[in-house]
Amino acid sequence: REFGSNNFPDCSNMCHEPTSVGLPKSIGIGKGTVTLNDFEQADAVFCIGHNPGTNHPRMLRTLADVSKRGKPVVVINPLRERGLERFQDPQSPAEMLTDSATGIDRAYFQVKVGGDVAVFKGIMKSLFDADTKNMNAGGSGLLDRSFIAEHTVGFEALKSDIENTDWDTIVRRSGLPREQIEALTDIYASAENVIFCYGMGITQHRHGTEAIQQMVNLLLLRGNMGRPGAGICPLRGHSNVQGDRTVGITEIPNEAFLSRLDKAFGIKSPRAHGHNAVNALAAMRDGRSKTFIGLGGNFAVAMSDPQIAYDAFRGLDLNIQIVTKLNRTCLLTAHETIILPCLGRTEHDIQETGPQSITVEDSMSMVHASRGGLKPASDELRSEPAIIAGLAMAALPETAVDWKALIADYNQIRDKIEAVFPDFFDFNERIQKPGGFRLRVGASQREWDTPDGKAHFLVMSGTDEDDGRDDTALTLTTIRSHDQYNTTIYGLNDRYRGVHGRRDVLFANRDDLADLGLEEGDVVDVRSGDRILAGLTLVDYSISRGSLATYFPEANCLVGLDDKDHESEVPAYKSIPVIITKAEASL
Ligand SMILES: Nc1nc2c(c(=O)[nH]1)N[C@H]1C(S)=C(S)[C@@H](COP(=O)(O)OP(=O)(O)OC[C@H]3O[C@@H](n4cnc5c(=O)[nH]c(N)nc54)[C@H](O)[C@@H]3O)O[C@H]1N2
Ligand SMILES: Nc1nc2c(c(=O)[nH]1)N[C@H]1C(S)=C(S)[C@@H](COP(=O)(O)OP(=O)(O)OC[C@H]3O[C@@H](n4cnc5c(=O)[nH]c(N)nc54)[C@H](O)[C@@H]3O)O[C@H]1N2
Ligand SMILES: [Mo]
Repeated sequence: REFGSNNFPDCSNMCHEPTSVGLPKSIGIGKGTVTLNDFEQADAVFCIGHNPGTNHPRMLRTLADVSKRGKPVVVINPLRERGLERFQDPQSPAEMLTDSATGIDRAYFQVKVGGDVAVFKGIMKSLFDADTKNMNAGGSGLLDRSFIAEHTVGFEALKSDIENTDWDTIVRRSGLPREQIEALTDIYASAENVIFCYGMGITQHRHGTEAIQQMVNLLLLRGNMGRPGAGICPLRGHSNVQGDRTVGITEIPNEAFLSRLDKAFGIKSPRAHGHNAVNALAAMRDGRSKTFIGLGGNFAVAMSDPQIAYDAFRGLDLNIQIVTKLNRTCLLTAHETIILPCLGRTEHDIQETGPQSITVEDSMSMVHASRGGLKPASDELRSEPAIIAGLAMAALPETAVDWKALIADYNQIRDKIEAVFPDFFDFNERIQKPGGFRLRVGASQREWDTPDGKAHFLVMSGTDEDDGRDDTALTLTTIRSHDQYNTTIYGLNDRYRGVHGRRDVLFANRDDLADLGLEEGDVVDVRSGDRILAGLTLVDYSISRGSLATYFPEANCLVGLDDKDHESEVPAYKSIPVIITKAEASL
């Protein structure tokens, strides 16, 4: 910012940006409201669009404990995921949710890809109906009316939007029959305290931000926010993707933050908004940005439209990559390319005043210190802070900041964080405690940091992920296999889904394949407009009708740069309209 730029494209822009953009409008903060303790008090947990067996394995323990207490773990996911199915084990107390006569498992709901808004609206619709019936029968209703009156605005507008949404649309868009949506409503309304967990299955769509807001509406209707055992839980990915936002890494900084920053450092930050990931790539493509500095990540491979990204990187004047591991973005050589290997978080970081630790914030807003314990791979490696400070001192000879002192002792960096963000009071002291401390989350105490101090019911018009698209088109979602960490593929197995030794597969519903005259083992080409991903082998899988799935990053060539969430601009990696045909090469 001292150099004069607010361009901070980061992995949030491909991940949980809909959370950062959508939740503040609803509940006043762009973070989850629950802690691990809440899971111990929840009466039902909904897992919506995330796959903890592979991506958040520690979470399985938490969910298993919920299930052991006899409380339902409800899944809304187009694919049957092994790690989540175990909570529908008929031996467990959640047995009561299994309709043994039909063998239908009532707690696993295979929504159509992109159909979640329709599910949330459907649940709200049947909740309103059940509430009216209950009141007419002399009950006190199923909504938390005192919470709604005291804490929220927008109820009437929401109610009329839901009343105007018809069942045909809800059923068609969600892919779930009305009885299944009513079963979901039953589970939701029978539980006193409910937690909704969600991941990329919700965020990476054209209406990702709105989907989150509809989810919050549903929670607010029964007061499931800011009391023990209830709330919302976005599951993050990268170890500091939540923390970087907390300390101001954003392309759209507000004035209050910038003025505190300027005061703490004696600098003058630019006020104009900068580039997010999509804008950054467009600016590089158009020659408006000529330098890229990457602090971790594999930008060109993780982003939508790799063809644009590859050419854009090659056209830069300067590409600087600060990484722990060589990756393809490092190899897209610009006029000048500098690769700066750095220390990883697991390695000793020794500076002038001795060993240093950095801090991270997790999905539950817990901040703790992290210190590496391994001998660095080389004595030449510098830490990320040291490299950033080095760049600053070289590029800003007149700098107002004492970069050297900050690097000599990272506690000084934390003192500055505290100076800019009062929530970090006594920062250096509080991280001494094992386990660290929790940052203030107003919504957890029913303090709504919105302009009017209320939580907001927000209306989304329609249910349409597809925006008028032909209902017969298939929708492709892109997922992680077990043996990958984002763009790092370290093995070819996806063991819970039964795929071994390869990644060039396309998960499809048997009935959809039959309609297309295809079957498991056929090799197909996948097309989205002019884009093509050739030669995937079909796998007959338990996935909702109209839906397909394959692995990222290979499938990113099917996602256009403009194909993104309307509000947060996260690429719509999980709503790709496609057609599939027998592979040309095999015909
Ligand atoms: N081992 C491992 N761990 C990781 C990562 C990794 O790559 N490997 N990545 C990390 C990162 S950065 C992140 S953000 C997290 C990601 O963790 P997740 O959010 O679990 O990531 P995804 O694999 O993208 O899968 C999302 C799930 O959403 C489902 N899904 C797809 N489309 C839809 C839809 O339209 N609706 C619904 N309801 N569900 C849908 C998929 O079937 C899948 O089960 O994991 C983190 N942890
Ligand atoms: N189609 C599709 N695309 C997606 C997704 C999807 O679900 N579908 N998911 C999106 C999501 S959720 C995310 S978060 C992005 C991820 O996008 P990125 O963050 O760009 O990708 P990663 O593969 O996590 O980056 C890994 C690289 O980071 C570097 N690295 C690792 N650790 C460190 C460190 O400690 N310091 C430094 N300086 N470098 C380090 C290594 O060099 C490694 O090669 O991808 C997005 N892309
Ligand atoms: Mo992520």
